[in-house]
Amino acid sequence: MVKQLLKAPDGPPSDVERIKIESNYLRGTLKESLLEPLSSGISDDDNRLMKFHGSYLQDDRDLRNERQKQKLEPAYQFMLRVRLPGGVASPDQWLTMDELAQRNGNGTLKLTTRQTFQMHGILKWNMRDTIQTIHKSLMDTIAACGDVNRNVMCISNPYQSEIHEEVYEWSKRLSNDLLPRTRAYHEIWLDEEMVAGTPDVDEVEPMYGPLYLPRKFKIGIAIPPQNDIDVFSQDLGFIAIVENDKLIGFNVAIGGGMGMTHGDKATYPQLSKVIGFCTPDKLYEIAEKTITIQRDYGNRSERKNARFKYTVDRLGLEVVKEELEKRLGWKLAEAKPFKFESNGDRYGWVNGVRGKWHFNLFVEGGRIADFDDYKLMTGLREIAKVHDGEFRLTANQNVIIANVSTQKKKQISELIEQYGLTDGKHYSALRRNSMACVALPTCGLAMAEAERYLPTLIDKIEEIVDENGLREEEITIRMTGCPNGCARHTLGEIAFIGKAPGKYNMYLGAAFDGSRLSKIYRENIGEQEILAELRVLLARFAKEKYDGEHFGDFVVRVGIVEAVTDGTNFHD
Ligand code: SRM
Ligand code: SF4
Repeated sequence: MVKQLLKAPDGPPSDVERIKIESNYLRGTLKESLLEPLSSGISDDDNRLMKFHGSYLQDDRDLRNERQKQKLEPAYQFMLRVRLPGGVASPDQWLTMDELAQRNGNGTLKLTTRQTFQMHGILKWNMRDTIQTIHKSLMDTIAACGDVNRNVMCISNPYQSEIHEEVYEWSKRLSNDLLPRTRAYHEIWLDEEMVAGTPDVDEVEPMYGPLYLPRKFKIGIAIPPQNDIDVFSQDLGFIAIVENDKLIGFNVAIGGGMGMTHGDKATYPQLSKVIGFCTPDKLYEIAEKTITIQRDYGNRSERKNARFKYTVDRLGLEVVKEELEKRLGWKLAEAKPFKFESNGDRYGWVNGVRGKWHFNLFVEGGRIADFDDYKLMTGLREIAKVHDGEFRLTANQNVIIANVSTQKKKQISELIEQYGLTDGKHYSALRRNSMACVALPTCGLAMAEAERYLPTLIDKIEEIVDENGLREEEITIRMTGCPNGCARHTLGEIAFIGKAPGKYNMYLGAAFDGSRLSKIYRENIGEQEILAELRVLLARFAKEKYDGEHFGDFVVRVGIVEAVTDGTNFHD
């Protein structure tokens, strides 16, 4: 019965499946393409494979039209994403990324919504040097993109308890053990000799097989009450259960994801559902078996419907759970109670365990750069030179200068002050709870601005916030340049999704703790309409909200938007 139900949808495999199978385990002709001197780009097929190595070919979209007019090849450049489980980087690793951004990138770093570094603007000729330098610094870019398990996220607030360290170790182990086994990366980028002959399939990729997954796969671990990683947006989420200060295990949640396509109801954001509980020693087994279910039954024909969330919704939660238990050979225990409170960060200095201090810095849009009046990149570089703890990249695109000893705190505080590095406390709580994806000029899929525009939009929203006495009111606001949802758009209590240059769909009503999606409120509106809408909504919120009520809950309670109870009714 289960077998029958679990049949993958019919239809010819997508072209990406052909590229994967012909690639000899992600090698393709990448090595040759990189050496090809006539173009600064690479072929489409190789670009597909490049993603598995953590990189995308892009072009500078600010220059696209001009170059087209001049009949020049697009201004090709590469984006490179590091695999950094749980977002933890040593000071040396920070300095490596900083130095590479100056040497081979566009002089900035992007802290991503999945707790890692991205560099933009790398020329083809500099890719090997960049990856080799990252490798020497004990990081890599393997599987940072592509149809595989991605960077494993982990709650980034080390002050909570020693359990954080235990949970972080799990995220590292999952990330490492779920990596593809092919040596393609080492051969192409690190000069390892090619394996001779045709290796046995099972030997090369015992879990993924030669086709890898139908689509990307994402895992994250949260510790209630903090849901900074938006655990329900993950394909597979683990919710740590702590009793008497001991980690007793994890609730397991499956089938989340944010991506959709405007106007296509067969695509939708979805939140994962909790299917049971397991002890910590079972974590890897669960991840592995869940991935193999998606490997075997995910849609390989239509990439828009290939994520695990669609597999789960198509087959039914119970069927997938049954199949998982069959593959495990044992049953999940009943899920344990848990309660999340927020999905944001806690800014400023916080005292953690063993007398260590942590400073959560606010990084608007996750962009580390030296701005005219704010030398953020230099300030962090100077801190990295003296810091002996670590940097923790948060899922909200911020960074925590973590594990600072009491002796070092004075020195680091002075540097924070010298460079004016901000914990965001002089901004509105709305800005502190904002996120924007990269979008223009590098993202090839962007329909509108996000990272470059949200700060100025917030300048104007802050005026409305102030008029209504809401400066310290925590409201999550997120913007993406397209519906793919890289800033986990529909989990923002206020969300803007790019439709066209200067035009956005506006969504409202997500839960502050990341447990409910937002709903469409207005379509295709520009700045004036956005501000006019918010003027009315925020004034009403200030007057009518209950004590402690969050904006997302308010707009649902008073009927401004309907609550989204499941991703499958997101578009209703
Ligand atoms: Fe994303 C594609 C940037 C987190 C959903 N994402 C892209 C690409 C690679 C564009 C492309 O395919 O050509 C973007 C590169 C832009 C650039 O110039 O750098 C891009 N995604 C990002 C980052 C850098 C946004 C950021 O500002 O931080 C995030 C990097 C995460 C990382 O470190 O691994 C990023 N992307 C996400 C998230 C959030 C998350 O994972 O928590 C999502 C929503 C969750 C999910 O996956 O469902 C997300 N990105 C997508 C999608 C839609 C996938 C889908 O299911 O439909 C695409 C498009 C695709 O895969 O076809 C995409
Ligand atoms: Fe690009 Fe869209 Fe992702 Fe933004 S949400 S980075 S525009 S793919």
